[in-house]
Amino acid sequence: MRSGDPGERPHGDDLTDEATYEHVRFPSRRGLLRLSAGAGLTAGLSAALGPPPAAAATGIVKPLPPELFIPQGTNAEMRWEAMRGQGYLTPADRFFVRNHVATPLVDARTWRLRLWGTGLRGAPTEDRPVEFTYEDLLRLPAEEVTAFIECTGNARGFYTSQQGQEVSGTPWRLGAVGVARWRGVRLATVLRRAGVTPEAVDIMPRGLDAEFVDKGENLGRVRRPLPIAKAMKDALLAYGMNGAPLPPDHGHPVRLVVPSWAGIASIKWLGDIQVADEPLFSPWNTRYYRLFGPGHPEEGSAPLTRMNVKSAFELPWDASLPARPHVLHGRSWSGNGRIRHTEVSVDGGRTWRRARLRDRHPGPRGWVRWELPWRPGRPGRYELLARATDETGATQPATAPYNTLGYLFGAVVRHPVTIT
Ligand SMILES: Nc1nc2c(c(=O)[nH]1)N[C@H]1C(S)=C(S)[C@@H](COP(=O)(O)O)O[C@H]1N2
Ligand SMILES: [Mo]
Repeated sequence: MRSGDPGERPHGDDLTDEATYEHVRFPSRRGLLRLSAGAGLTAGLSAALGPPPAAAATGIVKPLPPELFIPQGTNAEMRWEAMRGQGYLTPADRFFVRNHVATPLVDARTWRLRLWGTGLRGAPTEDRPVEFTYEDLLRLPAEEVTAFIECTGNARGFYTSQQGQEVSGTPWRLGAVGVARWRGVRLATVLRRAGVTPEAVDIMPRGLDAEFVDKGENLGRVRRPLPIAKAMKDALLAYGMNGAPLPPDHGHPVRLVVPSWAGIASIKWLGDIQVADEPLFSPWNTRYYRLFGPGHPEEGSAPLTRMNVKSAFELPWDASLPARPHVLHGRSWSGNGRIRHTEVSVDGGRTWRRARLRDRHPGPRGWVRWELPWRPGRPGRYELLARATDETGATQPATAPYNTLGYLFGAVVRHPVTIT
């Protein structure tokens, strides 16, 4: 923990040297190379070359090849066929991106995590916070968590295409989800070192990306309160993703990973965390990320927390398949924990068969891969359905309860396929 001026930093410019590599402890040399690209060179290169062409249009830095992504404004949705033949994890090159504004390039050498507020001993103020450098975090005990991050609006497009309902927001199909192995420091460790008190109630992590302007109204930087209990339980300050440093689009140098909860909780490009002895509010837990509409109070439901049960086929949307035997592949996941089983229907929901789960011991925060042989009948149009049930008994209904912002579409998706 250090709070002096940047000139005093003993490790200020050496993030690319071998001592730092020791700190980072990524298993491969490639990790070292990518660390230098991520932490040291990106800022300099981008200053010299300007953002890559893709960034100019979308605000996203990584390439978005059309075979991997569907563009969605400032966001990029993963095509589910891009998971076919992949291992358990979603590689970073195809992990969906949800940006309220644009990916900022943050220099890890000058970056600080700032903690402040009435829930810390001595109540440090925003202008005199407790500070951690990137290296401070690398020196603390590291942990790895395999967890999905899923946008609360994932599958929102099906409210309209499957249920005929108008909702506002990005019309994602099922590709606003990915599973990665996140490496970092437990948020609890850092909160304790910062002097969290027993009176702390809520924290408010805030990103370093630009202020978000919604229809002409400036809502400030992306920030979303998190109850202290969840913060202390399993939230991670992540600096690694799938064995490499966190890439720019996913929050470099450090993001929060809040397993099983709505993606908005996992604040990217983390800059500061307010810790308060009273409940905190921001537009991201009042006007967004609650359920609004029939059956909900005027101010909306309680803020959304856990994600619901979903399933997806690793097939192109509207796939064309030859008339021969196939093995259908897919994945199911739930914010409530492990998937118990997934059933598949190839006849529009009349009959169901249980898929074979391919992961014997999937963690409670990830997904499970499954497969099922299918001998399609005559050429024509088919609808494939997958329905998972999790360890709490929660399953996927035929229709999702309507809400105006189109969150938590957990109904069974009818996946169109043409047999030729
Ligand atoms: N600072 C910041 N953090 C953010 C966001 C953002 O726009 N800015 N988007 C959130 C939302 S809505 C989601 S779903 C996840 C997406 O994470 P990913 O882009 O790494 O897939 O990041 C969350 N964290
Ligand atoms: Mo999201």
